[in-house]
Amino acid sequence: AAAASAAAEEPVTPPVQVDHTQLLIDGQFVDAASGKTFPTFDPRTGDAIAYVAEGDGQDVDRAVSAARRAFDEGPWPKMTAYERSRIILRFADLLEKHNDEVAALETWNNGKPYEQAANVEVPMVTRIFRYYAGWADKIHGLTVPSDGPYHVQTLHEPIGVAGQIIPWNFPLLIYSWKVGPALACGNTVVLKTAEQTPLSALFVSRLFHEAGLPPGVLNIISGYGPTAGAALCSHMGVDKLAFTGSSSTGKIVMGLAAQSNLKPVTLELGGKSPFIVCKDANIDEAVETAHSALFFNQGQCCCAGSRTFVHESIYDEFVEKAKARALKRIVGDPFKRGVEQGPQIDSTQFEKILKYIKSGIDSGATLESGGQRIGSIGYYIQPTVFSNVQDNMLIAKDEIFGPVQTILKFKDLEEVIERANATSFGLAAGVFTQNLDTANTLMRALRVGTVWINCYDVFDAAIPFGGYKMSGQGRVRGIYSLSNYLQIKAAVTSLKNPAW
Ligand code: TXE
Repeated sequence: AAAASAAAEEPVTPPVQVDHTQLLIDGQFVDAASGKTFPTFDPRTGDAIAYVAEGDGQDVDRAVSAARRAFDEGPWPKMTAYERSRIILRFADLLEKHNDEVAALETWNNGKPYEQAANVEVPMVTRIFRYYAGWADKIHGLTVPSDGPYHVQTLHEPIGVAGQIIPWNFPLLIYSWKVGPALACGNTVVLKTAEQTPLSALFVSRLFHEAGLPPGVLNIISGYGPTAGAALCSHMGVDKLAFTGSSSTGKIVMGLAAQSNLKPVTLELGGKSPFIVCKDANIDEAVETAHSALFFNQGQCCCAGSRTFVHESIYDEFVEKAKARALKRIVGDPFKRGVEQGPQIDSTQFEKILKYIKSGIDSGATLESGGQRIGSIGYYIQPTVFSNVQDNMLIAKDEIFGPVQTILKFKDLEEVIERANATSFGLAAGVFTQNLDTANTLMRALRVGTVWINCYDVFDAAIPFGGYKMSGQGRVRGIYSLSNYLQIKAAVTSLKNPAW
């Protein structure tokens, strides 16, 4: 009831203004070539916050030309790595200075709790850019042995123009995972934001230019997927694509890349990640971590722990406690202090989640808590917990991308390994156990890109993140992300005096 009234109250006025609604091409804010705009919404009310320039193929052309020039003629890839690093560091300082404004824009446009944006996400974005600034001058090749009289070395060169497409659930964090490595390696970028959340990327990209980024190095296109996004994927002037979003759109992106110039693609896609609570787990810690693994960010996380497998010996106790925790979750205006959960991003996602809840009930799972929308304005949904979930139910198979926890029961390790892996996804997994052998067995047996043991959602800049199977290809963050943005050139020089 507390949650319901919180959501129904007058929305808090966001402590920020919208300064930038145009496209950012060649260092300038410009209107779309078509002159069109589209509304961007406040998920707390469904009202428009602002009208944003709607980029399409023509704008993508302009942006790619600018990025091409900035790559082919420089100065970006021709600057010293140290100069590039210093610009990225200056940007990180500006971001830190504007932390709260940026966080407010993120909350206003996305609905995530302001405290989460201001205290965790935006600082994490700053950290990511500092991490990549540190890499810029540490990228170098090898000297390679040869069978003949040759001096052989590898040059690690930037690929060129990177096209990047990002989703709405972590607009700035995913921006940092994409832009950071691309720029550190000396590439130039055309990035398309998600149509739901164009605002924060425009604001911070202006800061990047204030920090000394040359024009054309980073271009931001707001617009829709099938127009602006598809144009970027098909563009012959783009040398590499990086995409985060749904697996179905990932297939389209890869298809367009193949049909145009075979540009390499990295993908970070959806998931249905198992969270396995073994019989020897610390139950209270497991309940709390499983709760945040699923409900964090309104359940809109690619790596959400969305299949909670609990050992039969502790199942009933776990379900009771998980339900009690969900009932305590504070839902409301994300600008208010102490709020843990804001609204879902938009009406499409909101309706999709409610449909899955209905499907859970219809298929015979036990609704332990929640199940309803909150209030009649905006996209708030009660924290929902299902027990007695079976593997073949839709709620156990599909990515719901909302605040819906599904709790399944298992008997032994072999069985849970098989069931956890019986999905076309493979992004992440959580394991709760105090037994080292169990932890090691699960760590190796799970076919996923990240295993968190007695923790979840640890997202340090240096930890690589990405998927097995249909959860994606390649890794973001960490040392492995650099190879997505580098070409390896082998340079072979004849030795006139092989004795030396
Ligand atoms: O994703 P899309 P949507 C999952 C989640 C969610 C579902 C749908 O299950 O419910 O996807 O969300 C751009 N060519 N994830 O529709 O379509 C689009 O404009 C080129 C998981 O928002 O994948 C946006 O910028 N680009 C995910 C981006 O793709 C296209 C995060 C993501 O949109 C395009 C988001 C096209 N034809 C959703 N069509 C995660 N991995 O975290 C769309 N886009």
